[in-house]
Amino acid sequence: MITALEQYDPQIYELLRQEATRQSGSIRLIPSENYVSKAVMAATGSCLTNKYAEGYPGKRYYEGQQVTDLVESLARDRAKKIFKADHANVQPHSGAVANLAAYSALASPGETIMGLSLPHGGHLSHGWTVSYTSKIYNSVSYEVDTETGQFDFNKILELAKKHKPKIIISGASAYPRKIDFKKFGEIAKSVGAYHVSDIAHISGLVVAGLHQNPMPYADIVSTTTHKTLRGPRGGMLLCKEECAASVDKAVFPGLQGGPHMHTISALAVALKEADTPEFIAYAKQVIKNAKTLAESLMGYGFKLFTGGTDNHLILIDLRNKNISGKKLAKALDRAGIVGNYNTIPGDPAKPFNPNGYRIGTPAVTTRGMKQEQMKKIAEMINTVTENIDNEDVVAKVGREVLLLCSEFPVPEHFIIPNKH
Ligand code: DSN
Repeated sequence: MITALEQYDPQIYELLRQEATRQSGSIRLIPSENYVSKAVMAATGSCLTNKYAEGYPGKRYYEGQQVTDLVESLARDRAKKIFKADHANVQPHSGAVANLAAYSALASPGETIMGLSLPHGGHLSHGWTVSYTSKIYNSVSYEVDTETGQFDFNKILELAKKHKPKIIISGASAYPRKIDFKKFGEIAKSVGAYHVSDIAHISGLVVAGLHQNPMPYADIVSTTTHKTLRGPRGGMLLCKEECAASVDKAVFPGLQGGPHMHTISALAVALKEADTPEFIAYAKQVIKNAKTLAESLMGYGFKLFTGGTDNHLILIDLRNKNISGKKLAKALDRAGIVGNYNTIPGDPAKPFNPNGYRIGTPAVTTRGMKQEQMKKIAEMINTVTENIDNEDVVAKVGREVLLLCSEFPVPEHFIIPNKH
C-alpha cells in the first residue's frame, strides 16, 4: 500500500514519511496521543473505507452489509465486555460528537448541562462558551478547588441545586488525579439530573482496572478511542439498557450519517488488545512512568498542579519559572520533546498564552520506556527550561532525544522508507 502511495502521490508520500520520522524520532508527551499497533493500523487502512453502512447491524439503509454487521457487532460486544456496559455505540466519529450525542439523548435544546470549566481541566464539549454545546444548551460550569486541586463536592452540589441541570458531566481533559464518579452519580441523582461521564483520557486505565469505572454510576459513558485506550481515532458511547435506544438514535440519524467502518474494525482490534494481560501491564506502566516523571520534575523545582499525579497526566505550573507554557512548549518541540501548553486552574492567563505545560506518558510507555527513561526525560525538560534562549543547548538535548528514541523503536509500520 505504501508503495502504491509512493508511486501515485510522491508529495503525500514524502509528507507521511516526514511525519513517521517525526513520530519515531521525538518523545511524544501529549497525554492524549499514543501509537497504535500494526494490527490496528492495518484495519484502519482497510477496504472497509469503501463501504456505506448507515444504520445499525441488522437494520441498515444500504445492502451489502454481510461483513459490516459482523464487524460492528464484534466491536460492540468487545466494548460491552471490557467496560461492563449493557450497550455500546461504536459509531461516533470523535469524542466531541459522542458527547453531543450523549447530551441530545438525555436533554432537549435549552435545558441545562453542567460540566467542568475548560480552564479548570474540562473539555470544550462539556459546555464551554465557544463550543456549540453551550449554544444548544444552557451551560453552567463547575470548577476544581484551586488550592487543593480536588473537586469540592459540596460546592458542586450547591451549584446543582441552584441551577437544576438536566445533565451533570463528570470527567476531564487536563486533570492529574482520580475522579470519584460515584460521588458525581450521587449528586446527579440527588437533584434529579442525568450523569454523563467522559472518560476519554483515562478509558485505557479504566479497562485495566486502575481507575474507578463510572459505568455503575453514570447513565451514559463517553470516550474517545485513541488515547490511553490505544485504538484508532474516534469516539464511543456506553450505557445502561434503558438509554440504549435513545443513544443509538442520537448518534444516527441524530448527528451522523454513515459510520466509518474501517475505524470501527480497527476499534474492534484495539478492544481485543485491551482485553489482555499485556494491556494491563502497559496501563500499570503508564501510571508508574507518570509518577516517576512527576517526582523527577519536582526534584528540579517544577511545581505541579495538585503536587503530582495518579494517572497518565502531569500539569506543570510554570509561574515560579517565569516562562510561559507556550515558550517552553515551543523550545521543547525544537528539541524533539512534544507536549502542549495548557491553562492552570485558578490562573487568569488566557488559554492561548497560559502558564501551564501538559504532558503524559501513554505514548512513551507504548515504546517500552520505563522509570529510568522518565528520569532522563525530566532532566532534558529541565535543561531546556534552564537554557530556554540557548539554541546550542536545545540542539544538544535534541541529539540526546534522538539517541533515546533509537533505543525504543516505535511499531515498525511507522518506518516509511526514504528512497529519494
Ligand atoms: N483534545 C483532547 C486532549 O488533548 O485532551 C481532548 O479530547
